[in-house]
Amino acid sequence: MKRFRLPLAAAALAIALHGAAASGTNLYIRVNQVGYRPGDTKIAMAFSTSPIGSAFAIYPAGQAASEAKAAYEGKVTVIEGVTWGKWTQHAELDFSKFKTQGRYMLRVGEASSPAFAIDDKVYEPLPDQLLEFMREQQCGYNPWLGKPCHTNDARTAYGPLPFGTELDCTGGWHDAADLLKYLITSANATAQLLLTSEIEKVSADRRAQGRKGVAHTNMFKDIVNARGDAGSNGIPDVLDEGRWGLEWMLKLHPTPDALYHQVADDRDHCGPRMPYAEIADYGWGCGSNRVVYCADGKPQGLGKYKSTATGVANLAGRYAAAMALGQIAFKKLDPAFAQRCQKAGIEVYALGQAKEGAQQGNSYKEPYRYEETTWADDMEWGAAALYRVTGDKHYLEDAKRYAKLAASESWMGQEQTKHYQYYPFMNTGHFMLYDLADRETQQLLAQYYRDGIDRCVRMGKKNPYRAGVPFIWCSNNLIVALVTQCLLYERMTGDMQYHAFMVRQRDWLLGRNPWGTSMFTDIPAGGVYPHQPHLTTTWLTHRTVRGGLVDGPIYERIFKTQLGVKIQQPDPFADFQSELAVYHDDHGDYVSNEPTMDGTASAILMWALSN
Ligand SMILES: [Ca+2]
Ligand SMILES: [Ca+2]
Repeated sequence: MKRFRLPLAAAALAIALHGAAASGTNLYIRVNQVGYRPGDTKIAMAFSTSPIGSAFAIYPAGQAASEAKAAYEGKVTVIEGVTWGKWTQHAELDFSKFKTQGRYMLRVGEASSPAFAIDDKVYEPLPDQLLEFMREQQCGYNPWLGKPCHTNDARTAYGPLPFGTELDCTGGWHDAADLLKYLITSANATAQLLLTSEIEKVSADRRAQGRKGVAHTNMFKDIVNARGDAGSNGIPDVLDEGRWGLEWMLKLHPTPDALYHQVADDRDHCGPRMPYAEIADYGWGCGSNRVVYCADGKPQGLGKYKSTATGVANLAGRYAAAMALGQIAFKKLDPAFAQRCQKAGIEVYALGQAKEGAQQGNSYKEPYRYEETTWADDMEWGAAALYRVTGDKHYLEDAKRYAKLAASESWMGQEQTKHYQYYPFMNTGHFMLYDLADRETQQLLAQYYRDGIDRCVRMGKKNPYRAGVPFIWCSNNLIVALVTQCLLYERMTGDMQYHAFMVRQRDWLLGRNPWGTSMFTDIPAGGVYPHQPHLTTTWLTHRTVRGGLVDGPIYERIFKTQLGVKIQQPDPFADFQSELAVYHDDHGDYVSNEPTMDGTASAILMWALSN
């Protein structure tokens, strides 16, 4: 919602980078710019306004076509019946059979693709690179800036305490470009980071078993300490970041019967400033305390707009899941902390049972808020995770009951939903329950995942890229959820029927899309990626940050009706927009180019699963 003018040089840079047609042709090739593992399905996309030739070739990167011998030659597969904007011709370039590691480019006639790698370890650095963005979002202490911020969070609204009571809610993460903090997103981010670490441990054990006598190494680096400053502390950084979330969440649960869920509201939207130089006024003075809302399960709002909350179980279930995963992650490293996590998880889960229903995000002066309505998914996740740490059978029975309530209810297959209505965007509870459940329940859980994916497969047939999501706000987060659901399904069942579809979604995020851009800031180095994200800290400091997942492409009609959104510079992607979706690498576009904390955390899990 913040609007600034961009230097025109930046626009020129973006135009120079957008690639990739050879002069005199109007044929473009889109690839996953980071690259492919040798055994992957590997399918690039070519498009044009006139018929595409019948053959393509792969050459070593950096060699002129006239000098190089093709490393692989293949036939193009024309895609019939779907178009994208003015682009009437599309073809897939399938080089799955080519498995030689190296760095390459694709050519069709005179057109070439950006360079990409084929390498077994191509996704290994990504989780750590995305953690750089998570650290940039830290509140209370921000290691990217090397400074504290918001050290006087917060004063209470709603709940048992008198309005305006001081409560220590320092820590956590800024949600996106704005500086609010939400339990609704942070509990999901925390739980996914901790699940990433668990999954990595299992994968590392598996790798070690395959190489007798070789000690297993964690995929995650240890290059920062507990608060995110440079220097190792003996703990993988993904766990440091997960604990950063847990520590904040523990503060939001100060007594057994209380759960707070949101610090600040859209009074935050009051102009560009650094996090340590707050100017927003929540009624206690400019830059003074911010408000913290207590989750009471009722509609809330201190200004013009009210939420339509019905309970607290969405927040409570995710909270319990994160705390149980915290117990698992830290029981050896810090037993006392692990015990605190377990106790908080059990207490908050009980709050969810007492108030089934969903608490939404709160807005004050604008109509936009997180409008989650689902809660059985979260209670299933919490119950399954608590069963893991306590062995208490009633959690297992709860998880099975909530699993059937949640079933496959999802955004998957819908053209339109309310903002964050079906959140988290995939039901991790089904995966957490799977290996604990009886065979009959397992079959149900697998079917729920298949039902969602099948609906996305059908939706994907409407565009040449087979992108299986609706282009509502945060479509990239939906893509991440879809890829993750496919990968978890494969781990659960061994059924690979969705693998090629999953790869098409994954590659969409790294450049196999109409705009030919990665959707992660600064990834890959030297590639086409968001250079002008809607992010105040990078804007004001003229620095870049690596790893932030931007919201992503959005229906043109939504872009045109969103309040206050306006691109600031000539659109380097103008040729590649369509009615179905537009994307702008433009600081003024907060609907398609704003990196989000929770989307990035979810992508960390996705990349870890991809390794
Ligand atoms: Ca560390
Ligand atoms: Ca939910």
